[in-house]
Amino acid sequence: FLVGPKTVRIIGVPLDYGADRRGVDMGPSAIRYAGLHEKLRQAGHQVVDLGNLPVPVPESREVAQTNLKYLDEIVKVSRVLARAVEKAVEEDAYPLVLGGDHSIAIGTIGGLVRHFQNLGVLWFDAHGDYNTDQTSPSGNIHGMPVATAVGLGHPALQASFHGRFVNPAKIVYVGVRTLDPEEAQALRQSGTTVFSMHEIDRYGMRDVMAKAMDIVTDGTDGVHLSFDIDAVDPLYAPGSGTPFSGGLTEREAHLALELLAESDILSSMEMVEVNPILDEHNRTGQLAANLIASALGHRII
Ligand code: 4U7
Ligand code: MN
Ligand code: MN
Ligand code: MN
Repeated sequence: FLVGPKTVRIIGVPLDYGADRRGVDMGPSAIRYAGLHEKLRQAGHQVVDLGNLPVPVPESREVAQTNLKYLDEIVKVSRVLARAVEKAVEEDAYPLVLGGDHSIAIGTIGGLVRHFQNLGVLWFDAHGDYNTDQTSPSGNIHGMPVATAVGLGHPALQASFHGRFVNPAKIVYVGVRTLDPEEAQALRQSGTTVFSMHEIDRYGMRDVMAKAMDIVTDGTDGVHLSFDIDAVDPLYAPGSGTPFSGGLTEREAHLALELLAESDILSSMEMVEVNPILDEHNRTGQLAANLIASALGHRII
């Protein structure tokens, strides 16, 4: 097997408080339904599915028009998720978190930094997710998880981190192609590495991944992959609430994750922003399941 055998612990987080479009709460079901467990077992892993964390539906809550929509609800779920992820890594399992919108990364990474001293993060996304409540044009928290992870923004969002944040120099983006003006400015000064679509066009995914893997493994004791399905072009991933053209092809995305599998550097992964309501016959759910399987060493031969 390509990837050393792992105990993959699946944690579903059916949360869509962080985004404007409803539907990503069904992401975990769509990805499971696409045959995820079987693919992971074929790749030689033991799979333990914890099911979904309890998340109240937004219809039962009031959304205040603030610059931090559903803050309290997101903080509550983040706390529970952070503990589940921390427990998984403590017990030598590999957390596989299924979203849900990208605000769940606050809980996932919050849990990881409590265990790993120096975490590397690979962030596949069309977006930067580097807004704070001060810069966000939408107030949607799924646009803020990276800023939160480095210790910026509203302190309430940082509760799960216990004061330990990710070193921006150990964060690498892949696939970025749209940023808000203030977000772009903050990102330029952040110390993170951004491999936008330009670098992928120019150098190819193979070289970009070689550089990305160098950065996130150098001096780190764990590497987390946060994969926003909107990194992939809407042509291949129509089930996304925030589609943006000019993205990764299906093959580029697979290649990236196959290269990660070959180097076997990941200690955790999350797949987010799959929206079955906007999808076509679960194509995006299937793509998400296949990409996860690729990252965990699944091959057809
Ligand atoms: B996703 C946005 F304004 N930047 O902050 C914002 F364009 O997790 C989009 O990457 C954020 O899907 C997208 O609301 C968050 C917007
Ligand atoms: Mn995105
Ligand atoms: Mn995102
Ligand atoms: Mn999105």
